[in-house]
Amino acid sequence: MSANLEKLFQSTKIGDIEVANRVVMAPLTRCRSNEANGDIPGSAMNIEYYRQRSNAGLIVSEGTQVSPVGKGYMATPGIYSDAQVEGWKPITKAVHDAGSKIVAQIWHVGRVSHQDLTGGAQPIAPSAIKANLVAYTHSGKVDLPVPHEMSLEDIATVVDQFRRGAANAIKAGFDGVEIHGANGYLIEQFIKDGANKRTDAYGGSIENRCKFALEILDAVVKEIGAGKVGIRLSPVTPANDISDSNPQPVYEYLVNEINKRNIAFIHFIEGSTGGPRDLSGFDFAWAKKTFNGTYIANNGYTREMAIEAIDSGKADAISFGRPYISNPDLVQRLKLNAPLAPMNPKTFYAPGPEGYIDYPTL
Ligand code: 8OZ
Repeated sequence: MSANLEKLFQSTKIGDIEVANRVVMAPLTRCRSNEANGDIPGSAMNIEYYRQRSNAGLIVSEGTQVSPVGKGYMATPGIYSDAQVEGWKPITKAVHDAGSKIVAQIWHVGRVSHQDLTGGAQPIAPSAIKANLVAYTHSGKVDLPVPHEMSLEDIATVVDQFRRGAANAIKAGFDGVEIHGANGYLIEQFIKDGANKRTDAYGGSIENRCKFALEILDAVVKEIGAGKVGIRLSPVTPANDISDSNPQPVYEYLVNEINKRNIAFIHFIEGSTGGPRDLSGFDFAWAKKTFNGTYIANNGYTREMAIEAIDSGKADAISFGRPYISNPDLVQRLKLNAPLAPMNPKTFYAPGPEGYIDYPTL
């Protein structure tokens, strides 16, 4: 098999990061951090979960909030406190000991939250426009509140929180970061005109709407170096009630600006997150041709699609999300063309080891 091993399973570099193969574990929110102690990761089961999946060339961690108000779900880990940094350390060590690499997905949910999850703070957003969603709070499902429209000072604060999150990620032993610019969270709320109605320098024109994302990118690049930085984008997703009236020119501008920063990767969600791969609205092939770093493709890839996309040059690496929940040894299974085990959605976000570290390997 190694004589004609598919390119998908061959080593490469993603920016500064040397990876053993082109299979990426996509970020997966699992809600199993220690919330009572301050959203701290690194329990024995958290370490074991990542260790089991260290066959991926690169792991993107579950989203990790850069501040308390950046949190939108119960028991998601943070990356702003020293205790959180300490918590991440045994996870990154376990991944490295197993021969894989891991970047931290640094995250701010913006309006996709509720006071019950943020320690009482009103969620923040570019504009005071409520998303039509519910939050899963400690007292059950609740409609999202109207967010607080961020001041210029709030914007500068959050940019610096992302910078600090990146610095903390490196301290915690991560190989780099993925800036979460996708799925209707804060950065995408600025980019897309369904959520951004500002009339200042951060709203209106395409340049203005992309300014927040690019300021975060510049701050993070300056802090840890471009070769350790990636960003996740979802140009056409409707996830978390987000929309844009015309994504093509917006993301064309953004990709061209990102190119000037020479970062490691863009992680593209092609189509609706976790749903249809309807690519209308944005020319992903243009982005692949234009982007000067590693194009990581995501959303509903099968083994056959992944091999074809890599061999034909449509992508440089492929990320798998939900398949990694129930197939801890996903790379081995893909290599052998073995069947994939079904996942149990009931335990995606349930506390405890069930449906987390008890999926068998082949
Ligand atoms: C599923 C559940 C909670 C959060 C995303 C971080 O969509 C998420 C997420 C996904 O990017």
